[in-house]
Amino acid sequence: MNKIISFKKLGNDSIGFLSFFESNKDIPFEIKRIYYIYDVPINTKRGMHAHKELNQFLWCPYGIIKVVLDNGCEKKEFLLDSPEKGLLVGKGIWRDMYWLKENSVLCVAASDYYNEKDYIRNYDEFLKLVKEGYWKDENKL
Ligand code: T46
Repeated sequence: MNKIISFKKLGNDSIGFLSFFESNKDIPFEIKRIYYIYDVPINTKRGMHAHKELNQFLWCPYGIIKVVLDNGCEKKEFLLDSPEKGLLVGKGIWRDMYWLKENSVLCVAASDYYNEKDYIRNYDEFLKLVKEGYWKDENKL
């Protein structure tokens, strides 16, 4: 979890390219939900939460989006700047996303249906759960 995955890229310059990924093969979970975020003004910051159990896969088919992951002990930055890659984000990880280019689109494949109770939207509460060992060592970066 919490790493960049590169897609296969099929095609050529004259007809364009196709990339794909498959659940339980290229990404390590079953996909139950897909959503996407668009028409976001440049320099907007979104996210600012963690999930108790949800695993997700983020990719940016167009544009440039910076994602900062934080497991309560350390932070890592990832740049989604190509349709040929995506980022796995596991449970117990605080995430901030920054829109760095006009019209950038963020697509997300999630391991479960939407459930607001799975969100931790308060950073102090997140740190408390980290300290209590809520995720044991399952939220390594
Ligand atoms: C995440 C990052 C990468 C729904 O009703 N259904 C859904 O499937 C989702 C994803 C959201 N919502 C509602 C919840 C809020 O009322 O849509 C509203 C906006 O969601 P939020 O403010 O959480 O959006 P982001 O961009 O901060 O976070 C989203 C995901 O919610 C989150 O799981 O990891 O994208």
